[in-house]
Amino acid sequence: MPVCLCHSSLALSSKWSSYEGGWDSGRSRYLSGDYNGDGRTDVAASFDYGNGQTGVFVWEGKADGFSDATRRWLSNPGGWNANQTRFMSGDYTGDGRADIGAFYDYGNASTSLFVMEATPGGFTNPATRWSSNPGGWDIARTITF
Ligand SMILES: [Ca+2]
Ligand SMILES: [Ca+2]
Repeated sequence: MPVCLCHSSLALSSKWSSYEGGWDSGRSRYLSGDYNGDGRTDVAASFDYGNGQTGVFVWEGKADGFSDATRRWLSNPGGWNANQTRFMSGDYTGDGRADIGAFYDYGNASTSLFVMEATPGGFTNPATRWSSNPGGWDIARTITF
């Protein structure tokens, strides 16, 4: 039985809500960044569809909350396993739009760093920007900030 240890002065104020059954947070991981370059921080989420298929959604920050989530990227089935990925945000291209970086764990301490560039139409497919030699970088031993 859930117990709320809430105080009325700490009541949460929602800036976005899904409809019931509309969003599974257990399949998601979240990032922040200004993905549309308007100066206001947005929220992105990876979504694990299963079968190695991953999507990236963005809620654009607005003065009074967030836009509805829109999918900005989708891998093919088997194309990207979210559970082997550590995502991060930053403007890696220097154009004023935050991009998404992704360390991808191939196992055996073999890791690649990808960048998905933010564009007005969504994120580009991940492009490899760095790769370790086999045994060179064990992402499982790194600590998430
Ligand atoms: Ca923004
Ligand atoms: Ca950028």
